[in-house]
Amino acid sequence: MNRLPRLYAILDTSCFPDATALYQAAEELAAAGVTLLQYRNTSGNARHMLEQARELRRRLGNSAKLIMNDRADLCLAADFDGVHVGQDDLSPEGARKAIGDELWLGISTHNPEQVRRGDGTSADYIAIGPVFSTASKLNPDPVIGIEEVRRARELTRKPLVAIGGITRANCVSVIEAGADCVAVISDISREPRKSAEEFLHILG
Ligand code: TZP
Ligand code: MG
Repeated sequence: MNRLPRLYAILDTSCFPDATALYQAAEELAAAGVTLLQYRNTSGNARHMLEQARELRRRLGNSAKLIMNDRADLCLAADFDGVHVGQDDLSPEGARKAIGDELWLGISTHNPEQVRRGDGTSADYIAIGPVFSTASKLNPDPVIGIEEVRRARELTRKPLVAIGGITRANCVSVIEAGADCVAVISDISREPRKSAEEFLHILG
């Protein structure tokens, strides 16, 4: 993979009233200069997910890398650029086997042991969190705080993505602790274009 951009916008379908609002948010983010987007839909309706994912791909073309949350099969079917798996999803090597060597593989970690293990996989990046408290995830792991981002930085040379409660107000502190990139749901969902422009300005 190339270097990660500073901002990784996650489009969580639960933040939008309908598909139209989701697509509009995606287009606004891309127009603001966001180049890495994840499609996150935890409803479990695979047919619906594939339809929305294909529409996102169609609307964004190649202006942004598109990452599918959880599902390697839908990543391939929607012609996405990669898949992101958590500790309860396909294993990193299982996901890698499904998507092949070229597409991006991201993994979620929540403590130093998981970071260490993730470092030994073929993952292209390691996400660590929740750094701050978050309302966007059901049953989140315990908040780890900035110091654990610093610690994770010492445990891997892979690109490090910080996630969980990251806002325009605290994103600089997370990058200063060693993250290469911040992944954001709620603070890019309300006013996507304005928020993304501000993030990109702040993160320079
Ligand atoms: N994984 C750890 S925290 C989180 C996920 C998917 C949610 C992040 O959302 P927000 O709104 O940016 O806190
Ligand atoms: Mg998952």
